[in-house]
Amino acid sequence: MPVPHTRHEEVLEEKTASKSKKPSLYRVFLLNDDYTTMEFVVYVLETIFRKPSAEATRIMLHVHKKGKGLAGVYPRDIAETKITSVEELARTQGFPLRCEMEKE
Ligand code: TYC
Repeated sequence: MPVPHTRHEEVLEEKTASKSKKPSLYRVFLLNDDYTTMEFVVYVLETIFRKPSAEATRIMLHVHKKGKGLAGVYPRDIAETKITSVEELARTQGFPLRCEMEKE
């Protein structure tokens, strides 16, 4: 039997309202360099940024030609974590790959 409008529902509505305040988003860019391999950049885009293979290759080539390219858009904490993951992984492989983030 449906209960019309309980206090319980009001509390849920209030929670939904406060949770629906969207966090600021940040663009994460990959930067070009002369030493990181194309294969590694595609691997980073596929694994850390969850891009399908063809899109990963397209973004990598864009970065290679233009100097930087958008890898993804995320809330600040996630953007920071992605950058740390990319740069730590790159260092373990001896690559100087860098990222940048900017508020949307
Ligand atoms: N320029 C690199 C090369 O010629 C490839 C590369 C692409 C490096 C994108 C970094 O973010 C990058 N091997």
